Amino acid sequence: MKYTLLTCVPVLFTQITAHIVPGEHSAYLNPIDRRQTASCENTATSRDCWGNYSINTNYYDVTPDTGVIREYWLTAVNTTLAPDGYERQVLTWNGTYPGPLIEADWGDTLLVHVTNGLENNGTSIHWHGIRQGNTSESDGVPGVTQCPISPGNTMTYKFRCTQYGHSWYHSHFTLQYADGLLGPLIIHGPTTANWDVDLGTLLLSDWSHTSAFILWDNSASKGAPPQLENGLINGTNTYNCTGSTDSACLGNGTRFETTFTSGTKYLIRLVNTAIDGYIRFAIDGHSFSVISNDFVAIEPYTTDNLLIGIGQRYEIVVEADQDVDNYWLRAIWQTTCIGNDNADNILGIVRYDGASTTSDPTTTVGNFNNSCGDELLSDLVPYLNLTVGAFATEEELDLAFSIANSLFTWTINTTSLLLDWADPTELRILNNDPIFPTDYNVHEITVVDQWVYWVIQDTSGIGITHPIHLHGHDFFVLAQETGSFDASTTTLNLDNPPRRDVASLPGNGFLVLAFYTDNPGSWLMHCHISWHQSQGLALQFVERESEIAATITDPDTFNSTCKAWSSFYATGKYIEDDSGI
Ligand SMILES: *[C@@H]1O[C@H](CO)[C@@H](O)[C@H](O)[C@H]1NC(C)=O
Ligand SMILES: *[C@@H]1O[C@H](CO)[C@@H](O)[C@H](O)[C@H]1NC(C)=O
Ligand SMILES: *[C@@H]1O[C@H](CO)[C@@H](O)[C@H](O)[C@H]1NC(C)=O
Ligand SMILES: *[C@@H]1O[C@H](CO)[C@@H](O)[C@H](O)[C@H]1NC(C)=O
Ligand SMILES: *[C@@H]1O[C@H](CO)[C@@H](O)[C@H](O)[C@H]1NC(C)=O
Ligand SMILES: *[C@@H]1O[C@H](CO)[C@@H](O)[C@H](O)[C@H]1NC(C)=O
Ligand SMILES: *[C@@H]1O[C@H](CO)[C@@H](O)[C@H](O)[C@H]1NC(C)=O
Ligand SMILES: *[C@@H]1O[C@H](CO)[C@@H](O)[C@H](O)[C@H]1NC(C)=O
Ligand SMILES: *[C@@H]1O[C@H](CO)[C@@H](O)[C@H](O)[C@H]1NC(C)=O
Ligand SMILES: *[C@@H]1O[C@H](CO)[C@@H](O)[C@H](O)[C@H]1NC(C)=O
Ligand SMILES: *[C@@H]1O[C@H](CO)[C@@H](O)[C@H](O)[C@H]1NC(C)=O
Ligand SMILES: *[C@@H]1O[C@H](CO)[C@@H](O)[C@H](O)[C@H]1NC(C)=O
Ligand SMILES: [Cu+2]
Repeated sequence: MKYTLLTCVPVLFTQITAHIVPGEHSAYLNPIDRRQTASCENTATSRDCWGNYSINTNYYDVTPDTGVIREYWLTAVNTTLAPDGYERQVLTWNGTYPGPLIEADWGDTLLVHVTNGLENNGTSIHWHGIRQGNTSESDGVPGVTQCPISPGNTMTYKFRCTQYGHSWYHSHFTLQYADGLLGPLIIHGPTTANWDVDLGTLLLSDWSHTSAFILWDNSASKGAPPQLENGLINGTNTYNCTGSTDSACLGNGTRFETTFTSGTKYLIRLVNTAIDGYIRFAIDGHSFSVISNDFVAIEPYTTDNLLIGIGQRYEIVVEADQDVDNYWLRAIWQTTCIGNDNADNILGIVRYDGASTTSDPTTTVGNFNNSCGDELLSDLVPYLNLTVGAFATEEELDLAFSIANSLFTWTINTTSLLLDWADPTELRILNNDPIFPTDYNVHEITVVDQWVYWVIQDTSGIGITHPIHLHGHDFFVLAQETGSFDASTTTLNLDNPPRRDVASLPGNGFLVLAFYTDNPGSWLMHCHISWHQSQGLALQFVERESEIAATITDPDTFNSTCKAWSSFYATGKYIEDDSGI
């Protein structure tokens, strides 16, 4: 269904003339542009400063040019670990879970050499949330922006850090990140609130005692695999092995712990790296300020609990302003949408200096909702005020669930994604063969530097909330409601709406997103629930196709990665049995 916004939302066009879109220097109403003033040092009392740049800089437009190249090497390693005391086979970056921290400053270039040290799988790395301006070849999606890296081979990813904040990196090769191939990423920059100590990233996830590949194989004809056994906080948690006869149940695991000094303000960078659901974060007895969502700084707001969807990030500032004591830090699994065997026991400990270093906290959980979705949109106000401009194109996408060939699949606009790893979208474009198979679920966007927007309506009738992630852009969340979208009654928020790279599509509801077509590339949009991804709930936007080939700096390497993959796959013992992502 197409509709005309002019008649439905007449106010829209007044706003368009009043504001200028990103990409132009006066794009937004910038109270103070510190680039015009003396250099300002980032200290505990001036976290909004960043040298000649600041929290006011329009980073879609201007990025510090540090000239610094940060070089890293990562290897995919197949090993065994017992993050919660239960030993299992895992796939890791460099042997640890989570993988090594990758860090850079705003404006640096990251150069990461990724080696596939696995025997039996391809691999890749997607740098979640990184916009990859004109560098889609480094987006890391097998079957879209590259062929999988074959065993023994290395591929180098190179991209500029034009945003700041934190995120995670993970394999995008089928279910691999569920088995451990992920790690944290920080791009240091200014923040909208002051803090004293940066505690770094805190990765919250669910955790299975069995490889996701095995769960998938066992359930392929029965829909989603069963709920997982546990969850982890920064790669660790406990599991009750007492009385267990399972020889893999080695011990009880350990809890994540951190220490607070009274009066200190801590920056904590949260990420939900789960495969299957929503997590509510809280520290008993403490309120905190939320200062960013995904890679976007927001006006700080105060809360005592924070709902995080898969792939979403929030930076928070917590002040150690309570009595010297020990407090539970909670990653509360939201069981109303999907269960977890250890839902109420995914806990860490905050120990104040001076409190017992051994006893468990005795604090109790607050009275929070058990629900899936996003934080209130009205709380997620980007600090950098951007207004969504005139729409060049609008499309409706239908999300549904179907059973095809005895396999459960998710469809978006009647198609389930199914990629051929050996023939990625961008290779076709390089080879001037841009006729895409239907299963690639390609939506071409030809307009240049224009607004496009998308209504995603859940018509499945099933009512599951899906965290929808887009590559290559921060999108603007114009509406997010249950029920049916109706162009004549749905209000679209165009005035500095929440801006991020993952937003929840409410069960039996809709999500309206807009983005600005300033980035040639083939960009995946998908649900970040791993099972749904494997079941094909994804599409790709081929944006400004005629310009994509010119952005690929090294077509020979692109080709040779593909050739090596094809030779490996011909002899490999495992075959593709899901969408590919
Ligand atoms: C900041 O800007 C001033 C004036 O343009 C320039 O002289 C100085 O080198 C800049 N400093 C940094 C660290 O870029
Ligand atoms: C990862 O492991 C490789 C060796 O396998 C090592 O050279 C590299 O420095 C490690 N990377 C990090 C970030 O620790
Ligand atoms: C990891 O090792 C196990 C046990 O040797 C093996 O069965 C599995 O195929 C390996 N996985 C990969 C991806 O190489
Ligand atoms: C990847 O390796 C795992 C074993 O670690 C195996 O179960 C799975 O089938 C493999 N998948 C592909 C597509 O190679
Ligand atoms: C891509 O490159 C073009 C030309 O240099 C530039 O105008 C545009 O802003 C770039 N896009 C992004 C997202 O960096
Ligand atoms: C979580 O672990 C990472 C290393 O993987 C570390 O850099 C970070 O500081 C830890 N987070 C917290 C809050 O302690
Ligand atoms: C662990 O399991 C054992 C055996 O089922 C049970 O007796 C014990 O109470 C459990 N411990 C905890 C801390 O839940
Ligand atoms: C696990 O904890 C129980 C009670 O909390 C304890 O009796 C048992 O020895 C622990 N097991 C291991 C392997 O540490
Ligand atoms: C809890 O959920 C209810 C019903 O969905 C909602 O109205 C309310 O705002 C939520 N409360 C918080 C604190 O999010
Ligand atoms: C999705 O399907 C609907 C209904 O068939 C169609 O109107 C719409 O244009 C399609 N959207 C896209 C992006 O292809
Ligand atoms: C964004 O800036 C415009 C122009 O100053 C202002 O009218 C609007 O209220 C601002 N929006 C928000 C959400 O702060
Ligand atoms: C890549 O390979 C294809 C087909 O094998 C070939 O047509 C194309 O010219 C190659 N491109 C480059 C840059 O080597
Ligand atoms: Cu989903």
